[in-house]
Amino acid sequence: MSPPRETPTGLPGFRLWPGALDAAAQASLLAEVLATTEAAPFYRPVTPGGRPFSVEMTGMGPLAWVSDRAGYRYQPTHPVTDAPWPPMPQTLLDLWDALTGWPAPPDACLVNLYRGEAKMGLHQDRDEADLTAPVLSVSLGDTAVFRIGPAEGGRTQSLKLASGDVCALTGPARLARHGIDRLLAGSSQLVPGGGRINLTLRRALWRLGDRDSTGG
Ligand code: MD3
Ligand code: FE
Repeated sequence: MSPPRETPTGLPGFRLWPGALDAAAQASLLAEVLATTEAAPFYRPVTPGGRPFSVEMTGMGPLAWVSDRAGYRYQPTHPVTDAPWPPMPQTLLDLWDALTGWPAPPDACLVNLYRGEAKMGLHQDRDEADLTAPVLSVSLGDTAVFRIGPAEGGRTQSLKLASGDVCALTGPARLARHGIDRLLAGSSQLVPGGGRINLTLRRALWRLGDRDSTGG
């Protein structure tokens, strides 16, 4: 694979590599992710108020984000099977190193599945212990209409995230408000049955120096 080229976004700290993964890389990464969902199936979380998400979720790696009546948190096990999350594919760990240069690996990968009318409301990602570490996002399947705006609120801008696009939220963009307004149904044939899978790699609970100052 050729090294991804970065496109300016006009938003400080929001880094975007359109088409970072070519068609072959998308297909092989998707196959790895779908293989993990045999043991760790997608499930539909509920908000602490009991409202089901339209997005289905699962996870990979030491930790993944979950939501239920008890609240939001990162945990080491699948909430339905109670089994540890499957490992993160090495491809994703390599992508994290290559694009973020962060001196330690991610400890969590949230896998979001959007089908049909699924969307994600505007929110901030602030459940992580180290908010100085970046979040890396990989999009697979149908194009999403993505919305992002300043942490303090105010004007948002809309852009599309297509299959193979990778973005990193760093520095001043790390606490940006963001969400997924909708999918462009049928824009990709990658995901069997249609839809979109988004992978987010994070430093959820590990902090630099506490267990992996050299990266483990
Ligand atoms: C901006 N996921 O899992 S990915 C999420 O497409 C989430 O499933 C969306 O928002 C999705 O929390 C958006 C792009 C993204 C991910 C993390 C961010 C944008 C972000 C963290 C901070 C700011
Ligand atoms: Fe988010």
